[in-house]
Amino acid sequence: MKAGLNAEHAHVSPKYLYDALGSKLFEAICELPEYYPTRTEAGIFAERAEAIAASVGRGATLIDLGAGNCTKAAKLFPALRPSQYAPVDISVDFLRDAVGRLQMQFPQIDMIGVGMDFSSGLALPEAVNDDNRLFFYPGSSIGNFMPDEALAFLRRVHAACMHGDKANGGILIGVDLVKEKGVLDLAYDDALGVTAAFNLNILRHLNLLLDADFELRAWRHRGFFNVERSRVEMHLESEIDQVVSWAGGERQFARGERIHTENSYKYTQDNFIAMLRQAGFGDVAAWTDPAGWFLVCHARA
Ligand code: AVJ
Repeated sequence: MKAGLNAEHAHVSPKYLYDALGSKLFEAICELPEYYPTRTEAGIFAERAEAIAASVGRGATLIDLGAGNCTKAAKLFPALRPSQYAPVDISVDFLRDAVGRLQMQFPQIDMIGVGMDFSSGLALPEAVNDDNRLFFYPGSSIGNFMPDEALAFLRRVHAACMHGDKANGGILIGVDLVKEKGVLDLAYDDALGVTAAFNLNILRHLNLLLDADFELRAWRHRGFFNVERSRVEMHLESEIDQVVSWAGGERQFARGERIHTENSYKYTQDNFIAMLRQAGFGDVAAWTDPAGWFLVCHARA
């Protein structure tokens, strides 16, 4: 993290956006009129639940990557009727509560919460069935990876679908699509300034983690679609010449200099399906909303 702050083009991993306050700010973002991905994806799942269930088949081992409060997966239970549900999240305490509540609502589903950072690997506990695994990765979280990392991640998911020497199961994944720049710019730079608060909060989090002295008022949010690189970028831009220090170091930031905090890649339907195939997946079924803004894919291992 300190290496990123010291780099010529300063950068911080987007995972630091999600402390307790950051997670709440992200929930607020999902309510914004400008931030279409969450509600557009929910619309696809609601409208296409039966078609998705027909493609996936009943009785799968549903492995929810980055489950959080488990609500997205829970909405699919009636249609998918999984035999086992394994939500995976770094925040294990959060999971325990969510799983406890869900288990009472769906007593027939075997549930096992897994506290794990799956970005480094997908070695799941023995108790998670290795037959007919359906990895669930909604919300366009895959957009945070560089395209080569996204491909490597999908390859790991594919490898985790092996049952004996045979691949089975698959992935159900949601991804945001390329669209008009104006729509994307507003989605990541909203009128209320919630996304700005979400981005600036990373500095508050760094102050706590690094014993740093970022002055939040001396920075401004930038969020925009970079058309050439097909990604939304979030940065924090220094409004003045300033020196920031932290435990064991410091750095000068000139006025206008930026810290890069997030990439959110946008795909086309064709290039995303091509990536799924490159990762080893076979048949791909795809669903979009009427405007073609968001894509849900079921890819068979
Ligand atoms: C949670 C990574 C999917 O990229 O749209 C929302 C995060 N950043 N607004 C996204 C985010 C700014 C979000 N993901």
